[in-house]
Amino acid sequence: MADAQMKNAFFLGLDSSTQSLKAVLIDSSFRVQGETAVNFDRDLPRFGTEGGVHRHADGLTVTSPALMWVAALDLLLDRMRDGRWPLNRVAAVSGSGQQHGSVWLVRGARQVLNRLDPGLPLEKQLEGIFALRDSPVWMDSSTTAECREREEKMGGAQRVADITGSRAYERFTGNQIAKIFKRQPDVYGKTERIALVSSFMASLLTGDYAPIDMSDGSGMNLLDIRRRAWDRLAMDVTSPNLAEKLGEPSPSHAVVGRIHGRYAKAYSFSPNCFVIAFSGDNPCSLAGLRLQKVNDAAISMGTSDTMFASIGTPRPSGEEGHIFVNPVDPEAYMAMLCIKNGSLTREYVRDMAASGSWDEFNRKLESTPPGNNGNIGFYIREPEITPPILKTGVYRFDGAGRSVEAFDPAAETRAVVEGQFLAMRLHARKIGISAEKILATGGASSNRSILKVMADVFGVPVYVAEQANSAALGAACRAFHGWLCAMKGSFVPFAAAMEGAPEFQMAFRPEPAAHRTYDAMLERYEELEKRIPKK
Ligand code: 5FX
Repeated sequence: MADAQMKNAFFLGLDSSTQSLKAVLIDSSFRVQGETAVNFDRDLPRFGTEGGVHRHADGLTVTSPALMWVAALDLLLDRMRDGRWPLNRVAAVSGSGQQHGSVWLVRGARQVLNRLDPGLPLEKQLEGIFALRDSPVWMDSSTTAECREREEKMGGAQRVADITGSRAYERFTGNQIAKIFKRQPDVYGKTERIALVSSFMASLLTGDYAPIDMSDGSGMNLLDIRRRAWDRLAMDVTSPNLAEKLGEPSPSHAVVGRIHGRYAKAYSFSPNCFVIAFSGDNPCSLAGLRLQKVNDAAISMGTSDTMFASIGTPRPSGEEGHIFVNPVDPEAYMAMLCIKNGSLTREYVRDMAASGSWDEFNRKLESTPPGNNGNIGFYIREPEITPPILKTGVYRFDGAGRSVEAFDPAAETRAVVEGQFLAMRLHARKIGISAEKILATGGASSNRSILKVMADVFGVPVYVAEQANSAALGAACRAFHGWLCAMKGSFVPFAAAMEGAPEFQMAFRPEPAAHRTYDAMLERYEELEKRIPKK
């Protein structure tokens, strides 16, 4: 039955990222049939965000208005309808969300979701459901005190990592929850449900509280990643009655409901359309890039840069990196590093050294030799996650290790790109990622000058996904996978579900001489990194 239905079916993936809400529609041969997006700053200027967020005066707190995500969903659906997307043939929808962000829903919100009206904008109907208007997002780094407290109460950073996959991190939702419980007890008290961005977006579609999936749930410092259940101690050190407010976590491939009648009426979805658990953007990218072999790694270059890979046995580090439950294989895990100074930092150097032009940036980058004549730069424009550096600043060292004020513009462009990949190579090794090939994705993966440096620093071939937006595509693939599992009545391996998906194109093989230069440079980089002020 599934085979006949599959031929005519479409699968929809949404990606609720920091700066935009995107949609990708695929057919059952994984061909992209439609793409559209809502950019928060441009399309919803009334929310006053910059890059999709509000940065608060303390320099550490970063939030987004939860209602903006609601308004964005209607606008996105309108664009799909106006673009005549065959929404009536969508068999399943799934989604991706920026990780760690939390949405706080007030008592009674569930009834409001249940009764969504097709004739009214979502924003009007849902403006009253939030216990907290401004949702903390992954860029927030204001919970250092809560992190230290968690590590102390749970028996140290390594112990927290052994249970939850990561030591306590400022942006991880459990620490954000602890902060709100402490500083805004009234908000905590009136909250019925705490959702992640991913599960919140799924809730808008099902018209009910959708569960947090186990993969995105691993980014909270609350889930026991081996038992795949909330950890009692981690919950107890956070806040009271938390399990009730979070609901039970669900496998990432599970059907969490059918689309609410509102969307059938207003956008002609089939009332049978399944909603598959939404997950985090990095887990969805892993699905979109079909990383299943150990040591197949990916580098996603967006607002943050991340490097990740599927792994079999989790060996969490009490110092850095993350282990999450794998989003497409309930037995496996994924290892990941998150580097906050990603595209905004590259853009800062592009503006400073290349008149704001990528063409000029690339020309300058290519005019300099691998190794940058020994110049190494650290561009910490935002408090950094990997390695943890809370104090912002730009630090430059010449070939003799002397601190210098500036490089010439060409050296500046190479220093930012080399520095980012050297940091990834250094820190990925420490969480057991030893890449044999790399799939590049995200905005900067279309920049070939940057990809060449990536291949040479890591010494492995670099491939690119045709679809730079792997999180939305991954969400669509997960919609297909979840639907297939539901139709077959049992778990179908993701690799089998994805048979026939297009191959990725190789962009670069490493140049051996350049790679040797980076081997030697890595040690110097590690030494210099230790000299950077961290707080
Ligand atoms: C991962 O841990 C992160 O914090 C970021 O990559 C966000 O998921 C970006 F949306």
